[in-house]
Amino acid sequence: MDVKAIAEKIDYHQQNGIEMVKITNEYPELTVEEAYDIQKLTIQRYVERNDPVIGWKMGLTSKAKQISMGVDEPIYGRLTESMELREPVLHVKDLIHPKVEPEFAFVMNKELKGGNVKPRDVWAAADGIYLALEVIDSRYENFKFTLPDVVADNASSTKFVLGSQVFSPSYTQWDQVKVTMHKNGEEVQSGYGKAVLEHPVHSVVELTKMMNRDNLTIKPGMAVLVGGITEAVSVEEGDILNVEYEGLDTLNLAINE
Ligand code: OOG
Ligand code: MG
Repeated sequence: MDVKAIAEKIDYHQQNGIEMVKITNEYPELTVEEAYDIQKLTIQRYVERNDPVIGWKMGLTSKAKQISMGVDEPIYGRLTESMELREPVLHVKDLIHPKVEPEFAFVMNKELKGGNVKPRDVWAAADGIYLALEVIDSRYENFKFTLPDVVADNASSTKFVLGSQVFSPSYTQWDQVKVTMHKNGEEVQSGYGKAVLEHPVHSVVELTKMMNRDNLTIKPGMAVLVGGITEAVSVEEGDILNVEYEGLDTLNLAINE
């Protein structure tokens, strides 16, 4: 198996928004470790195109989501500069079957590393928390994959947007925040921050541990998307999303061509 060639192929499908057959159809023995190598090589290609890594994302952090996707552990992915939307408008022309989910983003001001990180280490290293929307767009047909497939495809990462307001980590109890998503004026999803591993801080703990296995650390300045608070919602051109984080703010996203 040529991991470099697979990375090149995935990069092509990510850049062009063209769906592909799952990697595990051809390589049923693909391991999660090999899949992280493929992810790393794929994102190295982004970096070589002057599109640096600016953060990390956790995915599949709720049991419900693991069950609906048919996997049994969380995953991480890499966020690069070109994935961050500068304004709350998503262009779907070059995407395959995009979905949007509400998240929180922790932004760090100290390095977090090691296999023994505790919640208080995360709080000590976190500068602020942003409300965030993540756009995921699996490159695989019908959004169907196994764990190694989705890891190789950078955890379906596509775009994300942060709210304008930063909140102090101690501003509220993040697990208690209620989030309600409306699409074209109708409620489509709702949930609480605790959907993310009982408390979003645990997602950053888990990410640090998973990264430590690969000799990686979360560097100062990096943003971390902690995982979807509700199920992801499919969007198409013309849709308008309003996502209310009770007591905090509302994020809007317009879906354009
Ligand atoms: C994997 C990415 C999931 C999340 O927050 O759970 C994710 C997928 O479902 O395609 O970003
Ligand atoms: Mg997500």
